[in-house]
Amino acid sequence: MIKLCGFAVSNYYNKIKLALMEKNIAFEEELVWADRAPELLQLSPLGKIPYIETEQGSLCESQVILEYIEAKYPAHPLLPVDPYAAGKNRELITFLELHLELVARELYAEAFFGGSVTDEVKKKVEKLLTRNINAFSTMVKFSPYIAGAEFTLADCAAVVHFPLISMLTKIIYGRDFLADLPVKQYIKMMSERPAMLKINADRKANQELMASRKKAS
Ligand SMILES: N[C@@H](CCC(=O)N[C@@H](CS)C(=O)NCC(=O)O)C(=O)O
Repeated sequence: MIKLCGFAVSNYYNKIKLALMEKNIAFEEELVWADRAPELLQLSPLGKIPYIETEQGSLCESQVILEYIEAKYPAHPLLPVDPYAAGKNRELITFLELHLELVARELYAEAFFGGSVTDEVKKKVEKLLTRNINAFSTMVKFSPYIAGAEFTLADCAAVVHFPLISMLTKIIYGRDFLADLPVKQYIKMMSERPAMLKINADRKANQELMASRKKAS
């Protein structure tokens, strides 16, 4: 059985958890903090979570993991059969993660972890995020799912990354950079899915655990 390792506050962890739940795949979870412990580095060489453990060994990088899951468990497919449509789906995920989430991540320290980021970095991120979100806006469908009429892997990514980008831009710049897209309605619709109800409840519990660990350290 697949073991999903990491912590439930992580957007990348929840991206995989959502795909597993939507595909009705049995899996177990193991709480692993990204503490760069030697045991962790053996399973995930950069010490990042999530990673999974399979009967053949470990696998890291959330998109690689999703592709593995799709190939290994073809029932309840979350990618279109048509190769071009599947390519467009992967294009959305890459755009979202490489050009939106990873750019926004430069500000996580100040927005979420009590650190600070220079004004120079904030200016650079603002410029890049504005350009990238404008481009992304021309690619998304919201009809009602991110890539069209079906729930797909692109939704597993969008529903976990959008709230962080909205929250972060509100905290750092005083306005939600995703406000021109129907993200609020989309998140509301998605959060009613049984899998998302569980993921959000687990995320909240994990957030409390994280806060109590921080207090104790
Ligand atoms: N590209 C990676 C990103 C994963 C990632 O950034 N994970 C964060 C938690 S959300 C992490 O492990 N951070 C700790 C670190 O970078 O040391 C993926 O898709 O899995």
